[in-house]
Amino acid sequence: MDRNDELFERAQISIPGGVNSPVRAFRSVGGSPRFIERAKGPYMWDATGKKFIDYILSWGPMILGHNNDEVIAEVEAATERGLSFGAATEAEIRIAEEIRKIVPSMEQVRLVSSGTEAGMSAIRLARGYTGRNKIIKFEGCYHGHSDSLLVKAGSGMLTFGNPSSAGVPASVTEHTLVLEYNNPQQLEDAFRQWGSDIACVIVEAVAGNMNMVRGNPEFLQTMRRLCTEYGALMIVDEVMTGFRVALGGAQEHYGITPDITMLGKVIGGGMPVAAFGGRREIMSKIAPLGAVYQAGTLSGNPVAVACGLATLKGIQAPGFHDRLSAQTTKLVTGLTAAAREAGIEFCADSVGGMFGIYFLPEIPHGFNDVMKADTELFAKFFHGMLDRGVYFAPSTFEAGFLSITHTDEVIDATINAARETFAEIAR
Ligand code: HOZ
Repeated sequence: MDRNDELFERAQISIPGGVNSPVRAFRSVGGSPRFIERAKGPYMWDATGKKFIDYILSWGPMILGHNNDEVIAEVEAATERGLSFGAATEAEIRIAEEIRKIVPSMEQVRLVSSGTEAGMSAIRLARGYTGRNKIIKFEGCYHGHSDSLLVKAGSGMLTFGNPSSAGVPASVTEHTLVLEYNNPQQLEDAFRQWGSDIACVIVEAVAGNMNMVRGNPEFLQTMRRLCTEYGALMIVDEVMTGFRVALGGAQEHYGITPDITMLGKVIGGGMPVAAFGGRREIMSKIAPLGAVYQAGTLSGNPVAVACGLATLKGIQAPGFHDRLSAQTTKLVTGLTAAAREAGIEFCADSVGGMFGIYFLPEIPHGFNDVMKADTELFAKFFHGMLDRGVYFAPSTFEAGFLSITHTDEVIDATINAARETFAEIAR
């Protein structure tokens, strides 16, 4: 029994399942979660002092690497000025201006504290703006844990095999239509049948909560066209993809213009900042201008906003995304080659600084493909890599992330560890 095991036993006495977010519990891969003490650049150290190359990166935010010096300096300076005011600050204007510049479809921005809040608020806004109730989401997409979106959701819902959460009344989800990801025909059919009742379609343009699955351009263009035709709003959830698959997110990568965008993760650089925003005319329906209520004591928190601003500055360094993308490609190419050498059925894919690894013969296009992955083999791979000091997400239904501090040396070490692990699990 090591220190991680001891902490896990102790945690389970006072915290349900020992964790504050279910996927962290290692349930689908077995064993005790690692309790992290500190992190720097691409590395984290656990409670036993073991060092890991980190490909979770706080589930995406640490795109500059852990504890980036410039970010920490800005956070420390903000801390000295005050932790929270519950009143407006100039830094909130600066981050909104920065977001508008990077993501031009977001003419106005409202800051919140988590992706869940961004999703919940975006849906309320879409319903308030259109005066309609029905929403469309896709199987395996996850937009946070608000009630109306917890139907056939990804992330922990897939990890634990629950298609929907207990505690959500059917009357709350009766207006949520769930369609197949990457299936434009189903979208056409749904709009033909319910078009005038549909408030919005919400999508992860590159899905990151059923492992990583690329949206097909035809699927996204059909969605845009139908939303416009029927007066529904297109909400693109860029909580994972924002500032990561390209500087301007998935909407820049695909050349699509959402009506509302949700942001999270990178926007806070590791602190609780998220946002939703879109056309001015839509955003003007939110209180205090309009009748759609939304509020938060910690929204636009000055320390968190300082962290986000410093992170957004860091990612605008020349060549940042080209380098991030090249390193991510190098990782997935190396992993795929290592698996082939060992004769393991495996493939991998990446978009910008986000990637997926699949124990499947082919890259998946949706929920049904992803569900065929060999979860037992994944668990063996996960533990083999963890023993060798490489920390991937503890579930085959999560995407992986790279930071700019994942140098060639770090990636080579990962691929060497993978070569050994694949050889071991092929036996
Ligand atoms: N919902 C996150 C994964 N998609 C997990 C967040 C966490 O456990 O920190």
